Amino acid sequence: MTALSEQLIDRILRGDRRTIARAISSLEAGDAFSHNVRVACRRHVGRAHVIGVTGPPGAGKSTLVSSLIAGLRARGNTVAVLAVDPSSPFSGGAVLGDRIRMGVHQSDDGVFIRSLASRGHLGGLTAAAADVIDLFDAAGFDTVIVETVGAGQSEVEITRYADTRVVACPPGLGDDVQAIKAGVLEIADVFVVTKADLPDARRTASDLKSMIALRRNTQNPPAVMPVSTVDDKGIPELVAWLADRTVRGLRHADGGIRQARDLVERCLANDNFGQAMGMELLHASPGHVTLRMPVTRTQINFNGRCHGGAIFALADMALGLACNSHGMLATLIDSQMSISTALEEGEHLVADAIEVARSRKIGTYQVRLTRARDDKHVAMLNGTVYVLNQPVDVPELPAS
Ligand SMILES: Nc1nc2c(ncn2[C@@H]2O[C@H](COP(=O)(O)OP(=O)(O)OP(=O)(O)O)[C@@H](O)[C@H]2O)c(=O)[nH]1
Ligand SMILES: [Mg+2]
Repeated sequence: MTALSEQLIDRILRGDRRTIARAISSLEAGDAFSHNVRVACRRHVGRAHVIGVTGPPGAGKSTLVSSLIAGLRARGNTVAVLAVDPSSPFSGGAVLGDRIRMGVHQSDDGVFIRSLASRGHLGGLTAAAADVIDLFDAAGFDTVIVETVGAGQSEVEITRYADTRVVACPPGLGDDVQAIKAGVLEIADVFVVTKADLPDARRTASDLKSMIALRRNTQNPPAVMPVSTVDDKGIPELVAWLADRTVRGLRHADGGIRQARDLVERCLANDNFGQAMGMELLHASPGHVTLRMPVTRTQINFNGRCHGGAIFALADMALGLACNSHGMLATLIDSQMSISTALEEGEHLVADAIEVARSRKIGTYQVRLTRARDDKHVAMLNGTVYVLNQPVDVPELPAS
């Protein structure tokens, strides 16, 4: 590591705001400095309480976060907030709205608020968000709050980096409580019924309670707490409930999302073929990997299109990383690929590999390949892997 980056890292760990802001931009862009930031932060994480706040659009998440900041500050906690907006291709619109709404806290030194918007690349956002959470943790913030709109897989995955998951449910969902994605229901530690000053709030709270009661085998059933930011009702109770939680650093647990990502990162960095093809990691969690690859001149066939072998190569790599992400060596034994769209030089191809099923010995995976520019379907690969009784063994990444 150069003397300059060591100096910058030192400033981050001391909580210097300007350097933290610069490091976040670096993590977003994935530039050369970002690698050093990630490696350095990793040694200093696990102290902060990471709270994920998710819920449908307009549920009152940002307003709730603003009240939580006030409540936590009153207890002397420092708070960093990351607002993630996967739907917005620009750092404007709703994200800017969030900045303004939480604006009263911007002049407070114990509060740091940052928005992260997708740059149009699926999956990359989750990776950047995970890195920013670690950065805030390493920089010494007591509480890190992450706000995401609970719509798709990548948002749910972001909340897997949290120690405590808050799902905001606005009143009026009524019978549509079921409409809250099943994935979101599974992850909740507490359901906050927002806008509790509105008439339907009681009904929403009781619907949620009966839904929880119906679900069996729940050892730690999620709490249901109504709050209203209009008159601050329920906010002190929620802040006290959050402050009482002692969970920390869950995202680094064995078999967890962070471990899978570290492993996948190392596998890709140590893969000569993947490196030669310019493959880049956008997302990794247990059983799920997203890669991107540029279509270069050497991959173009006699017909001026991307060679089918190059498309297969990316699919195979993504599948290979997804099936090895659990830490046990697995190898492809059978696959079938269908291609529907030709690609030209200069395009980028994205491969999203997900685990469909896995037993002790056999795993089945599906890889969806799309053109990065417009998410157009390019190809689909279905594959079966054989799991060996042997751990994945790849060297650590050096700090450069
Ligand atoms: N009546 C009432 N309205 C509220 C309350 N909290 C938030 N709202 C209103 O609900 C609307 C949405 O609030 P936000 O905090 O922006 O919701 P959000 O979930 O962050 O929205 P997105 O980030 O766009 O998904 C705003 O008009 C708020 O003023 C509340 O406690 N009571
Ligand atoms: Mg918001």
